[in-house]
Amino acid sequence: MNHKLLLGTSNPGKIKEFKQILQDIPYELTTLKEASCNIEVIETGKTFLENATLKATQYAHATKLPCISDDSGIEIDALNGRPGIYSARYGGPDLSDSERVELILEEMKNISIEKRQARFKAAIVIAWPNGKILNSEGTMEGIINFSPTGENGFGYDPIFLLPEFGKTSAEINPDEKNKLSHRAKAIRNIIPLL
Ligand code: ITT
Repeated sequence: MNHKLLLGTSNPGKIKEFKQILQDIPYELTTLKEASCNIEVIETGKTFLENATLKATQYAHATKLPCISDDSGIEIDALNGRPGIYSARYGGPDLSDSERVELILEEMKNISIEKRQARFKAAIVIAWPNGKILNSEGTMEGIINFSPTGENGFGYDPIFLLPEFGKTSAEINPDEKNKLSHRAKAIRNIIPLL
């Protein structure tokens, strides 16, 4: 029987992507819910890597399972790198993904197309209950569009335009996103080390 690997995230969009990107590894993937893990990890880190490490180590310790965690977000040049590590909570914890997208569009309404560069970043950490840790990072470059389009993905995907496709990361096929995303790159770098 395969060993278990815990997906250390409560974000359904990340769970879906993890399952697709990790589909060929010889591990049985399990979720926090399936492992009955309901501890709350407080993200006190100052970087994606620090926060991904907090999540993976605490979930691995709590469940006695190896755990893969992701901390990620979007950095927008015209907003001096915001929302960055605060992407999930930008504008306050009560906003929905689409309200956060609207907030960004409003803040950027006077910014011209040439100055709308942004990137998604992800830090991936795998932690084992015995203290072993692996980590990796990935980036995907794009441009903040002027309005949301597309139904795929999650979070800021509807306004993240990929110039090489002329489409947002919510419009491209999920298989495509999972080949070139920040998360896919970081995970692909770590898999050979497993
Ligand atoms: P976990 O901590 O449980 O994994 P979370 O959603 O709180 O879930 P983060 O703290 O890493 O995770 O926040 C990441 C946020 O960045 C996420 O909620 C999205 O708003 C945004 N984000 C990250 N990757 C993204 C992607 O591939 N597409 C769209 N938005 C993304």
